[in-house]
Amino acid sequence: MELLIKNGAVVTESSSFIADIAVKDGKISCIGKNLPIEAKKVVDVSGKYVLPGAIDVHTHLAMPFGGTVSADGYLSGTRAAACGGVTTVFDYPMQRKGKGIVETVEERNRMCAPEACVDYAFHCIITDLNDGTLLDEFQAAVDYGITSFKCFMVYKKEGLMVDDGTLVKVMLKAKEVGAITNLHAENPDIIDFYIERFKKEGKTSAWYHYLSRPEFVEEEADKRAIHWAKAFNVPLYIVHLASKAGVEAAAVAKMEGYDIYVETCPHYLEFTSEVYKREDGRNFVCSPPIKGKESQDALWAAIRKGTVDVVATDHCPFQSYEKDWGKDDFTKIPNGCAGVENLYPYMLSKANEGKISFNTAVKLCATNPARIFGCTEKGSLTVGKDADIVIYDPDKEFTITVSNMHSDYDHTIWEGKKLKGYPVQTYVRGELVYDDGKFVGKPGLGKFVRRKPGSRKG
Ligand code: DUC
Ligand code: ZN
Ligand code: ZN
Repeated sequence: MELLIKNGAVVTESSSFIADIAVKDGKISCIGKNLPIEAKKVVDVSGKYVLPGAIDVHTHLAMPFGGTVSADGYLSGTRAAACGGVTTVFDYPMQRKGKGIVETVEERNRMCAPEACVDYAFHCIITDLNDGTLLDEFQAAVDYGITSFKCFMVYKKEGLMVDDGTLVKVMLKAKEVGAITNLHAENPDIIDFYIERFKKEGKTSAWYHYLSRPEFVEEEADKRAIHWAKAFNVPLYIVHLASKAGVEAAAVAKMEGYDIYVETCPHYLEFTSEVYKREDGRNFVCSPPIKGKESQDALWAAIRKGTVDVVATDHCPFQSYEKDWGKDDFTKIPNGCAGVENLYPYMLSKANEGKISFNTAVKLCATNPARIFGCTEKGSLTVGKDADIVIYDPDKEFTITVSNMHSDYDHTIWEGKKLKGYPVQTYVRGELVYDDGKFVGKPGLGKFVRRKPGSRKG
């Protein structure tokens, strides 16, 4: 046996128990109390939790966006992931007019493979159907392991938005090939209406980023997305949902039995729109913007009720000098914030405080992402699955600061955040990649996760 992790409190989505975990050929080979097994490496983790590695299904690494490229590439982004207990990241390659899906993803796969410090998968953003011919490529994309496609209902001027007709074609084709459609839901025309008005009035601070995307701008698009998913009976995954009315509409549709999933992000759970009034408000500019307290409370309530299926990060950091482009004009601030290294520590600290259970944190950050997106080898501590394992010390005090993160960005919205409890080790398929504050893995260790189409339930 390669590895034996002894005496930990093993946490699954539905139970917690003291056990040993044995690892062979990168897989969990045995789980049980006092396993009579010899291993090359034995780690005693008494007093600590043993968790499945998190799967961050929403990152934008080396993404051309907002007039620049996001600050974390595949190496630094996946290194940071490893140090935050994330053992698989999903990135979002962007298909552009005239380009195919497989070609787009292959290009990114070639960039990522030599740099990946954890396992990785891709959704593909669809921006143009190439006069309809792109739809013929969906099956080939699924055969390549891409079983989720994303559309933007916003970013019209940037040429990324699809109209409702295109959206429905994507949704129907995705269903036909056993895939799912992910949606960024906001209403672009109303945003532009507000931007024009605020610019005329000389209102240019980061606070107007929030006011130009009032809560109903997301609400309308969330409801429209749900409406089309119901009308065409197609699967839908709403990314970074942040609005109270949106999550309530999703709860109703889910109760009615529709195949609809909700993702939210740690920044919507931790901060409120008040951050945009701060001197450094531009650093928090992302879309959809962070909402008011009522929406934040509704998201936590929806987590407790099970309406929120996934917490992922939308990791898309930019450097301070890039955020500063929008010092006097909020429309020039590149949208996006850091998060991949903070996801699991943050959600687990909320479990440690008693706001949610550890089982819920595992379900939201590992088991549900694996289930919804077809990572059949991942997401839970079960015999036969990949040994993607995090050891968590519930007593370790940790304060987030940019210098103890492992990304390439120069600031973080999480600066100064104190956490009770922190991951102390991360294993990817049985290989130690993070050990007590230090990255100990190597670029290229991460493998492409070829996903399979099929059922998301169960
Ligand atoms: N929103 C962001 O804030 N950044 C990246 C893309 C997005 O939709
Ligand atoms: Zn988005
Ligand atoms: Zn995103």
